[in-house]
Amino acid sequence: MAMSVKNEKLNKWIREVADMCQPESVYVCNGTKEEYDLMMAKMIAGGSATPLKKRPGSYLFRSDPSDVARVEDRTYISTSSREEAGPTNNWVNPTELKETMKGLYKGCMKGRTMYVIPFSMGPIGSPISKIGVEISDSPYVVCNMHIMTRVSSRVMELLDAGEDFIPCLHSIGAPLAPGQEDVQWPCAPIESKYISHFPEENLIWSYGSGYGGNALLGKKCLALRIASAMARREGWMAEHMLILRLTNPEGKQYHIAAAFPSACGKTNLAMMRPTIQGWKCECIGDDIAWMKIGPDGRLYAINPENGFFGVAPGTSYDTNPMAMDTVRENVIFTNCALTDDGDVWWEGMTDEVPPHLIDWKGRDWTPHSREDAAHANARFTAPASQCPVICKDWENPNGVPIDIFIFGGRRNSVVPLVFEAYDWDHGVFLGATAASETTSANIGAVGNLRRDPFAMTPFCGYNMGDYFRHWLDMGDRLGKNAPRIFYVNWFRKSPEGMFLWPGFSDNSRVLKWMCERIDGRVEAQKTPIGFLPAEGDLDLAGLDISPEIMKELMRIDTDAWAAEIPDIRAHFAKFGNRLPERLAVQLEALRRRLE
Ligand code: GTP
Ligand code: SPV
Ligand code: MN
Repeated sequence: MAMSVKNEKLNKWIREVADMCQPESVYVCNGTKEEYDLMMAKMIAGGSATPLKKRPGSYLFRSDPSDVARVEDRTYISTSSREEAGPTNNWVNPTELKETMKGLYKGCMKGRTMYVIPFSMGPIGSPISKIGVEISDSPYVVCNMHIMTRVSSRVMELLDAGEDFIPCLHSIGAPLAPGQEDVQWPCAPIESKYISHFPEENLIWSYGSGYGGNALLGKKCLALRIASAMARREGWMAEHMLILRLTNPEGKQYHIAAAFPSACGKTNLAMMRPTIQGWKCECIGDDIAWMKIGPDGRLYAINPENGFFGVAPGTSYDTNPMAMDTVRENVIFTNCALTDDGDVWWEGMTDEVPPHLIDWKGRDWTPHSREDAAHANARFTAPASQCPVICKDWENPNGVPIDIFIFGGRRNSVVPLVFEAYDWDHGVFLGATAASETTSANIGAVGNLRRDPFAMTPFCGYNMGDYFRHWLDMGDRLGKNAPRIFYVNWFRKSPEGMFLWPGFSDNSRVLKWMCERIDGRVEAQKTPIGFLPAEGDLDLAGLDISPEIMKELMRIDTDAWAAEIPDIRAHFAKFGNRLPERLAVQLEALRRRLE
């Protein structure tokens, strides 16, 4: 099969990998529906996929309980020097890491099929798109890649014509001895998992996990870690950002890109239905933005993905109806609960909790059970084209011109609902110092506050100090065309632990204020941390929220902000002389304003 591949580099790579991993057979994917159905049929027969009677073309998978999220501790940026990877990334030198991983890869596909998956990030053939080829021994990965990327024989034709590609090697790390019965979700133990990136040679090696960002290598590995390093070299940007189009009642369009850490609201904001009269929101992307400066000097964004790998818990017709409609059919669900009538369920999906479920571990579950029925990082994989508010320009190879950048995160205190940066440098400072409580999108503690600059801590493929500088350089190049920068926090809580802001659709009120700011329609209040909405400027029409709560949402506790200064200083100190002086200047200016 591999012999029919005409691209020399690809042919050689397939042979090398097959020699090393020793699969039973090699299969080159073509991305067709038949291929998908065949693969699913095998997984149903093998017991790993459960077809859902209530959702046409949809399947439920349950992962191994140890393999439920990304593994940041086992993720490596392997550059020739440690300095190049920087203080926020795990580093092992490439020679050593490759030796270790070759040891693991040796014979790791025994008894399995090795799939060769040619895919495009971005519309096939577009000048901004990148071609990758994932080699994987997981049919679950093949089916997910069909949805999340563009897998097609047209990609193979481009490769045959000599186009270059990014090799993405993946194994679940669970060879089968002759006659050995397979388990439902084969994977390797945590200590032999490796998610490795070699940005200097555009190469990805992943071993031991079958889950999400660890295994679907087009997403975080290629489109963020490798792409961010390419983007710096080539003068563009690869960001952990949703992209949306907002249209005001007069028909004026605004394009917004927002960076929030994992499980902090990107998918929800990207397909939100505004509660404010006459405003419309359309989704272009929910997780990743690739942005280049266009001929007119503005910044244009595309979504390199083809689907959504979205957080299930908390998704409901109340909170995110567009996502609920997106997942009605042709969806892969992972680690959700199963209802008795053959549907999926998760915490927050309905007010009424089903009396009986099979939980994500495959056990009987009732409302009295102590654990959640769905895992907190349970996910749906759904085609972007199925989203009822997908923008007609979502596949436009030229992208959409970005007017507004938003940074944010989960902060139960201190940070107000919204504020605006004074200028680009201040905005980059806000991005560089963004902090958020950790979530279950990563294996590890949940709810710990950490600095997560630009929501890119787990995804930046090079030294984060250089990344800050790249942002400053992009601003210099964009000049007056640079998007305006805002910061939001939907997650401020009352002393009783309740969210103060209704969030979701009502976030449109905050976006409206941003649009009015960039149009120069409203004055703002200058504060030590940035511009805040002046009293009455946030459109709260029809919203039942007390003036006291609004005041608390907007409150700036100067002491609490002053207490952040030493922490930001320590955060910046990690970058040594890679920290741009302009950010040190911003920190000193903030300190003085808070005095
Ligand atoms: P990744 O896919 O991991 O990158 O996550 P994401 O940034 O796309 O987050 P997502 O939109 O899936 O939201 C994660 C969780 O936060 C879900 O449980 C949502 O219900 C919840 N959430 C999203 N937006 C809001 C909001 O405005 N307010 C509140 N209270 N919760 C929200
Ligand atoms: C994230 O964690 O930011 C995700 C999910 O989007 S995963 O694809 O697993 O990285
Ligand atoms: Mn994400």
